[in-house]
Amino acid sequence: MQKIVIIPTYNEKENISGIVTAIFALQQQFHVLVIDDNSPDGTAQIVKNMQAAFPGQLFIEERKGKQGLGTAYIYGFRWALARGYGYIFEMDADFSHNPADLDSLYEACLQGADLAVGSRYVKGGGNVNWPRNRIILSKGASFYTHLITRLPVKDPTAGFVCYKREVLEAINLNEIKFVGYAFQIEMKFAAWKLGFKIKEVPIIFRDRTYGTSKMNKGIVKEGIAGVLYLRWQSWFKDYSNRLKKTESSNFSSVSNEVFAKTKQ
Ligand SMILES: Nc1nc2c(ncn2[C@@H]2O[C@H](COP(=O)(O)OP(=O)(O)OP(=O)(O)O)[C@@H](O)[C@H]2O)c(=O)[nH]1
Ligand SMILES: [Mg+2]
Repeated sequence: MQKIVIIPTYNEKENISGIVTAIFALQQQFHVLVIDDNSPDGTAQIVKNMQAAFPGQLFIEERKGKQGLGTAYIYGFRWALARGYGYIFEMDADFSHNPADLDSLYEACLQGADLAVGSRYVKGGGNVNWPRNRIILSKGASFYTHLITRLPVKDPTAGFVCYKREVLEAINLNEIKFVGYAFQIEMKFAAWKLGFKIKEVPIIFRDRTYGTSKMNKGIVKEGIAGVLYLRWQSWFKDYSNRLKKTESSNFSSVSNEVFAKTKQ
């Protein structure tokens, strides 16, 4: 079963070639799909220039403008599912996630996890060089999420994840609403509610050295309201039913569009 790493990018010209090269240098074979939102700094062109060196392994999908991390991942999930990938990874472009940890996430899935989460808040994990206010925000978000939802994940906002394809196939991606941190929480919450097994693997998260953060107040607000929304929704019986993929949600207009486009 093939493995693909989805990397959403917005203005990552300083990082993108390095991160892609580092993934292809790993012993395990991973394919890479970059989802670029028309970065003004030319990130997409850098990827396109690299494609000749990695034929059939490096892919890029370009969207018209900045539409948020969550929608970029949903686009990438549909793209990867349509092509039969067995293990689908999420990873940032900015070297906060160490490419070498892809192997541990994959291994955790081979050992029985449906969803492996690169976690800063289990034994052996941590943050390096992250400003204190970001650590407080991240730990606060984890505490708040657990308090409200009881989601049994110590690092619910983590964005370094391996999904077995069965998880993404089972979730009705049309029901995933959020774009920032809340997206990461929502995906884990949905997988947990549908009974999938989540395993946290310790990782060290490093602050980015190059480029700029896309964090903003809107993302935090969405997180605060989003967690309450998830809790509220999950009180109703039909929440789990809505989360499950049905025949009609299987081929939504977006997945058809993605599939048609890339078949050309
Ligand atoms: N396609 C796409 N990618 C995005 C968007 N927003 C952020 N990204 C990418 O998502 C990844 C995570 O974004 P970051 O800015 O690093 O966010 P963060 O890790 O929460 O914040 P920092 O720790 O401060 O870097 C990076 O690869 C970004 O380039 C977006 O709207 N569209
Ligand atoms: Mg980052």
